[in-house]
Amino acid sequence: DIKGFVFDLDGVITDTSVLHGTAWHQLADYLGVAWSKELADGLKGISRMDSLEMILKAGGKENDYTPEQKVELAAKKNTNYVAEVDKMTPANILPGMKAFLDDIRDKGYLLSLASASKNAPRVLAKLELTDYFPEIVDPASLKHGKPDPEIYTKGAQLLNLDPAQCVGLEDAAAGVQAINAAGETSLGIGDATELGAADMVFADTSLVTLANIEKHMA
Ligand code: B16
Ligand code: MG
Repeated sequence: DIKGFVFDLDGVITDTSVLHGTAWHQLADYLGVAWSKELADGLKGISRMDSLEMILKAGGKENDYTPEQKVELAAKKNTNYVAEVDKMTPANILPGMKAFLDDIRDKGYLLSLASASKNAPRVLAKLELTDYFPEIVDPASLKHGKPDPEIYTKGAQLLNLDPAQCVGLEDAAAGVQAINAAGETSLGIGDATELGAADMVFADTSLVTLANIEKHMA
């Protein structure tokens, strides 16, 4: 039986993926790397430094910068990103997610957060959702990023649940892979082709309800 939900943040609870995309796009322009939708989609759920490496590789520039310079470039992106995060309000919670969070909390399900974002606590605070997530996996503690299962394994551990008792929610293909490898039930939000590996896919967050999930689990 399902007893807990392990949430991704960006693209599931709120649409910071757009803000991340804009901030990376700005950096790619600065670096002279051509921007594309494929590149933007591939960065979803990927850690800050891995995202930078992907962008540099896309432009054939991965050997043009020292590790120190790469840290500075990532910090430059983050400064732009955080400025946008600080403009967020609870109105930026994706459709239906507040109701879903209230419903599962009222019914006694446990909740944890498995976001690769070091800014996750800041984003939750802006959305006034801090109280919903007493358990947050610290991305700095991870050896491997998504699609490695580590972050979702830890998300279940924080709840003292077996992975089989958890549903993981994701908008990114790398995240769905991570949930599956952790042995949790994967719920994908977005394009069914992109998220084909998920146990269930909902086109958008407004469809994420306990009733719809139970229908798929039956
Ligand atoms: P930060 P998620 C991920 O969050 C984003 O999808 C990804 O685009 C971002 O690079 C990563 O967090 C790291 O974020 O730079 O704030 O530490 O989807 O795992 O909630
Ligand atoms: Mg995400």
